Amino acid sequence: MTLADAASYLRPMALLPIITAPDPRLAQKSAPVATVTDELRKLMDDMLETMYAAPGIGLAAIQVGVPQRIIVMDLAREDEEKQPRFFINPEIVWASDEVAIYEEGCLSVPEIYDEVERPARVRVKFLGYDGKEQEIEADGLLATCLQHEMDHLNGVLFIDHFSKLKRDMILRKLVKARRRAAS
Ligand code: K1U
Ligand code: ZN
Repeated sequence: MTLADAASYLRPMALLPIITAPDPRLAQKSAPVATVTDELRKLMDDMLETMYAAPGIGLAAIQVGVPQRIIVMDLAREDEEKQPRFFINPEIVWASDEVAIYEEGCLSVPEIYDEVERPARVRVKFLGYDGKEQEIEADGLLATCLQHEMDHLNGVLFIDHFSKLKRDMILRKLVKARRRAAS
């Protein structure tokens, strides 16, 4: 271990600013991670801390301005022990024909919650925190959250599943709220 590695282990975790819509960075496609390094693990730790503080149950790297295919998630309830999950370069290898409708929210689209229809079950291949390949089959909130976060990696927001009329109304509301907050 180098001195720089040791220093990075001692560094306290950082809260990262979350980008909100409409911001063109949220529409960009994130690039695959080439190698899972300690620097990348540090970013995932900071993303997790940022997600817990928000609070939220998932976060994609592009939401903190990093266009790489990385997702952190924790679906544990407040009364349960933390269950952090890390997904690097996730790929859907199978999706069910059956669909499910969940009310979704997004830390990049504050205070908007609405229903989105998606495949009820998905099988996802990804690299974990240790850089090793894994595959899981997900249903319920895990399937919904995974698909929501994987949309972020492709520059898609949950409001992009709505009609243009509804999406534009939401975006206008967000711009107004941001102007009010800045004045
Ligand atoms: O911005 C994000 O991508 C995170 C988002 C994830 C998500 C939520 C619901 C359905 C699909 C994906 C959120 O975490 S929004 C906040 C939220 O859901 C929540 C916040 C506090 C406690 C419990 C849930
Ligand atoms: Zn989101």
